[in-house]
Amino acid sequence: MPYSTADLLEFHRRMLLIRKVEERLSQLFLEGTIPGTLHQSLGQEAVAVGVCSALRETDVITSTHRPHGHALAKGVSLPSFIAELLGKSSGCCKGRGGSMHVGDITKGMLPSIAIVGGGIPIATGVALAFKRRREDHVAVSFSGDGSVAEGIFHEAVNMGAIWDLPVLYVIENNRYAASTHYSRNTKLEQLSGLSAAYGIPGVTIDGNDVLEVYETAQTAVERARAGQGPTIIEAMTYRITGHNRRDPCNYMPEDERDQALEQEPVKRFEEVLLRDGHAEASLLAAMQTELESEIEAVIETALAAPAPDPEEAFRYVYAEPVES
Ligand SMILES: Cc1ncc(C[n+]2csc(CCOP(=O)(O)OP(=O)(O)O)c2C)c(N)n1
Ligand SMILES: [Mg+2]
Repeated sequence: MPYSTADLLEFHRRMLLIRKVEERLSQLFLEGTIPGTLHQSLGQEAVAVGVCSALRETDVITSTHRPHGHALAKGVSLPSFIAELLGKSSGCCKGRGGSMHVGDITKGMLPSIAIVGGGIPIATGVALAFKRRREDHVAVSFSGDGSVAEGIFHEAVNMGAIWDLPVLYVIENNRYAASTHYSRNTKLEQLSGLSAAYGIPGVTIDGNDVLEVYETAQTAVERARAGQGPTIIEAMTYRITGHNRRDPCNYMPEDERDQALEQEPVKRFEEVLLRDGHAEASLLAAMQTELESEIEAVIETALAAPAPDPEEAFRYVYAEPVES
C-alpha cells in the first residue's frame, strides 16, 4: 500500500504521543499525583494506532483495564484524558472513572471496562444496534490474551458470528495475563485459531508493525461494513513494563524481554522512517519535543482544574432523563 511521507509521520506522531503520555503518567503516579493504579501500554502502541487509524469517528471501540493507547488513538482529547486520570471534573468521565475507565462516546469510545473480557459482549451489542438501525458503523473490542479464558469471549464472538455483525475482535496478545503466559490458557499455538470454532476469519499479525496492523484492520473493517461479519485479529505484541506499576516482571525471561525491547514498535518505526528517507533524526526529535511540551501544558492545566464537587457525588450513577 502506498503511503505518503505525511501519512507515515502521522502514524509515528500518534504512537509517540501515547508513549510520551504514558511515560509521564508513570512519573505522576510514582509521585502520588495519580490515584488508584496504572496499567501502561508501553510497547503496544502500534495495535491501538494501527486499528484506530482504520476507523471513523462514528465507529465505536470498547477497551480494557489498559486503555490509554486506545483512548488517545481513537481521538479522546488529550486535556480531557489527562484530567480524567488526575480525577478532575474536566475529565472525559468527569473525574469519576480514572485510568481504567476512560472514554468519550462523542469520539467513538465507550468508557473502558476493567473486567477482563467485559468489553467483548458490549462491542457485540453495539454492532447489533448498528445492524438493526442500518447504520454502516463498525464496533471494535480490544481485549487481552487473558480474555479468551473467560466464557463471555466465546458467547459474544459466536453471537457476532451467527448474526454477521459489523465487529472486530482484536486480541492484543502481549503473551501474559498478569504473570500467566498465554500457553497456559490454551492448547492453541495462536489465539486466532479460535476463529475456526465460530466460522469467521482469524488472523495472527505482527502487532508491533503499525502498517501491518492498519492494513489488517482495514480489510476487516471493509468486510464488516459490507455486512460480511466479524474477524478475529490476534496482534502479537509485548508489554515492556510491568502489568501495573507494582510489577517487577520476574516471570519474564531476560532474553525474551531483551528481544521484545529490540522489537518495540516506536523505535522500530522510527528506524524505518530514517532508513527510507521519510525523516531526518532532527525532525523526529523536534516532533518529540513538541509533543512533550504539549503534554506538560495539558498536565499543568489539569492540575489546576477543580476536583468534582462532593455535592455531585451521586450524579451520573444512574441514567438520567434527557432534558428537553
Ligand atoms: C474477570 C476478571 N478477572 C480478573 C481480573 C484481574 N485482572 C486484571 S487485569 C488481569 C490480566 C489480564 O490479562 P490480559 O487479558 O492478557 O490483558 P493485559 O493485562 O495483558 O493487557 C487480571 C487477571 C479482572 N479485572 N477481571
Ligand atoms: Mg495479556
